[in-house]
Amino acid sequence: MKEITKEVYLKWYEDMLFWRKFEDKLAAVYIQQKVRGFLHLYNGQEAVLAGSLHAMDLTKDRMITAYRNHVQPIGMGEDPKRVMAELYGKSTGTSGGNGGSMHIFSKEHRFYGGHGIVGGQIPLGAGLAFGDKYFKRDSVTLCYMGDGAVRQGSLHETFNLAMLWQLPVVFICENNGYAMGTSVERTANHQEIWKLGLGYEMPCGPVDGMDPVSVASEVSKAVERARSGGGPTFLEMKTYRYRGHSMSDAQHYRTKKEVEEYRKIDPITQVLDVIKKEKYASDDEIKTIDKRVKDLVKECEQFAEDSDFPALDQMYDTVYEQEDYPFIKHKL
Ligand SMILES: Cc1ncc(C[n+]2csc(CCOP(=O)(O)OP(=O)(O)O)c2C)c(N)n1
Ligand SMILES: [Mg+2]
Repeated sequence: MKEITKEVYLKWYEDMLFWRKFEDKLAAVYIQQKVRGFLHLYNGQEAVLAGSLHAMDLTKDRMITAYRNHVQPIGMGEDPKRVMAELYGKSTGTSGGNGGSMHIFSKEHRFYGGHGIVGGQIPLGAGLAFGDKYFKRDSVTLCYMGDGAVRQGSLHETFNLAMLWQLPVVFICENNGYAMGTSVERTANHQEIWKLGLGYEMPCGPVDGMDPVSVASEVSKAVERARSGGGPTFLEMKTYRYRGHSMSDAQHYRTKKEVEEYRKIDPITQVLDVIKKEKYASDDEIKTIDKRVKDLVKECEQFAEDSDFPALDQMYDTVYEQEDYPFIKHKL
């Protein structure tokens, strides 16, 4: 594994704080109806992303996930201003404002969405890895899914073929305890999701998903295995989401106390504690980071506000049109 230095801790702190504040801003502008449709926030799960990015080679590795997908492309290198603009439905967004919250995509940075069909990204992730193996590229795909998604048949079909073909892919379940309002306890007779890998003899195991160090360490091993031809791995990250499933969620399925318990092991606080204990930064330096984060969130908001909506005649430019089927014409 790449060493976890003082610089890594400081980057983790700044990145995770930015992701958290970026999404807090999204929640605020959603209430003002500037962002519409669904909005699934990642608050609480940031250590999974921070640790994973440390383990990846960002010049060639790939990432694909479900609809809780706003901050991952930013971590992969996409401009956060374009992500916020996409959420506003503006023409400067990552998909020209046509995708919206659940469909952030950044081919340039090898981030492949952004998928609203639960479990739909699992076979697609294996497909990306298949392409790399077929064309003899040494990239690794990290494919994320929720605890609800692992109950989809697509996971089992994918695990079977990924093992048979020894694809360079790391499957990561972000077990945040709930699929919408249904807890993992109410979903299956066993709660150790990582054990689903055993049936396919896939290397697998549980990981503390609130701690970026544990995540970085386990994902590094899995990425190394995949890159060296050792095939897939399945990791279950034990994590938590602080906010509701989407924005309209009364959260009757859990107690406030439960949320508070998880806040005690908040990934950002954990990283900040190490920074303070090891004297990696002074209080003033931490304040400078906090200000930088605040300013960047503001800059993103301003950029999205100032951008134009897509022109009406561009509305169907990105809709699939079959040339030999002339009966439906989308173009205005
Ligand atoms: C095939 C399919 N079935 C149902 C839904 C409705 N749905 C959207 S999110 C969700 C819960 C998924 O939970 P989980 O996989 O744990 O991911 P999380 O939201 O916790 O990140 C469901 C059932 C859907 N989008 N697609
Ligand atoms: Mg879940």
